[in-house]
Amino acid sequence: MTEIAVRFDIENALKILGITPVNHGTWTGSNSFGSGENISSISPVDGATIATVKTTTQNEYENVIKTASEAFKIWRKLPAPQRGEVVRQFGEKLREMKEPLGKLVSYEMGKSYQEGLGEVQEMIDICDFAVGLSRQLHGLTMHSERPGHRMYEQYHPLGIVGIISAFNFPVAVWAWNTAIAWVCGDVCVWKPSEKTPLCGIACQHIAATVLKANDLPEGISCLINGDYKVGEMLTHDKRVPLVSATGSIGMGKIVAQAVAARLGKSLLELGGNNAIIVTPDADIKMTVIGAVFGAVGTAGQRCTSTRRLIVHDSIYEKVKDALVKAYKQLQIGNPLNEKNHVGPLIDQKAVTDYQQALKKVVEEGGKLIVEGGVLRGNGYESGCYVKPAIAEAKPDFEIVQHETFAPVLYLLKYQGDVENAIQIQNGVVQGLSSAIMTNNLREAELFLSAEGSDCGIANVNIGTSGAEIGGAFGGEKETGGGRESGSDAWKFYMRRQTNTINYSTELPLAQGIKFNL
Ligand code: UN1
Repeated sequence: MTEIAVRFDIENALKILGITPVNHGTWTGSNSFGSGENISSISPVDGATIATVKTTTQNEYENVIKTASEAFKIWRKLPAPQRGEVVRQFGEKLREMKEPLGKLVSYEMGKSYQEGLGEVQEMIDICDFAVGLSRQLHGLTMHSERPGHRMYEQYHPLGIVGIISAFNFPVAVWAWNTAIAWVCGDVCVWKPSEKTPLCGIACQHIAATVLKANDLPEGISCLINGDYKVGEMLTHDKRVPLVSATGSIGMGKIVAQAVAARLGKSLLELGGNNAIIVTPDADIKMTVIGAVFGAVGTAGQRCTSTRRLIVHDSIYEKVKDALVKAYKQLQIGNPLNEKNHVGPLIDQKAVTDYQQALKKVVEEGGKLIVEGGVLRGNGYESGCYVKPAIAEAKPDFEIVQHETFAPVLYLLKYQGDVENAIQIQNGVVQGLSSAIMTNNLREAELFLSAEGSDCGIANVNIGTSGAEIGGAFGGEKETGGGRESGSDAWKFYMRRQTNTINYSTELPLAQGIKFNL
């Protein structure tokens, strides 16, 4: 595809999604209003300003919450399978819109078109999951200790779920939360990243169309725009019982404290420092594919990106050579052009963070074996394109403790048994994703055991990224402990009520207490 064809293609996609270069604002349903400051959506692909978006003011926010609260009263009355039907239709619309939405994700965020499509596919998958779930919001039935009594539990919706999402998965993470929250009977108010507001508006359009076609209130899906100040409106608001937030550990600590101060619930999905352990029994070819995709996919901007490779010293040189060779094949450039593997970083700040990480690792005694560097010139005018880098490092380097949202892979060596590698892998504050490459059953099972990985996700012979929606997604320690998406993550979006019914003519008390009048 030529660059002109790519440009034409994205213009077409924007048109289909209803994105024009004019001001967009705060949304309830299909109505946009906004009088806050302007934020520009700038594509890291070519540096173009795609459109301008108005931030949400406090007054507008009040309006949004009022609309959402009213909508909740109607939405919660609908039987869950009927809510599932609406989610099914939403999934269908996403299937229709997969290409233009995938393109917008790629153009506004900078990930490859393939990955943009993959992200929309995750939205479709979670809708399918949620539709089935809408008939399975089960509670338990317990035997009462009292005669003539029945005891059971019900799950009820919470109300308004506030969603704060990050730029790196500008549509899928919202869908993980929303599709589940909707079948649970909740309504959603979403603050997308201020770096990718148009993805938010495109999704809002799609949701609003489906709600309208079903004659449902618009406040079931609301969109607010802006930076952390708008996020704070949600975190401090007692009318929002659950805030689900994805982003940095620093952001998560602020959100957690604000929500806890009003005894609300927060679901946190924060930073990772994900490692792959490579043992002497690893398949080297699979290891290289897993590690390279994990480290450079989405230009290293997934929270599940591979940051550390912990390799046994007996195969260290072999793995190192294979990696260096593989990195030479990588094509960096416009992510809408399918021949490229690596697109740009999100903005200049990310480029600076990348440069500083490379500088720091060398200062601490590390060695760059794949140099990296910022690309300039033809096709790289946005200044956001960087070369993926590999640094030989030590596990306790200060820089290795941090998540740098860029394609920087630290190569670490371990000696002796796999326990030593597990210790290195667990020796960071983050606990999101982890992996081991081995054909040795003992090593694999030990890694998955209670003495093994301390992460929310632990994979064998798979890299650290690319988690499926069917599992609960999230991590431990400073990753925040939240679980989204599949398995029984839905329970966090509902309140549990224990019901006991007395159908006898006596009133026996529990615990055998007698209270004679
Ligand atoms: C994220 O980076 O915020 O595991 C989510 C993956 C994706 C989700 C990543 N399915 O790569």
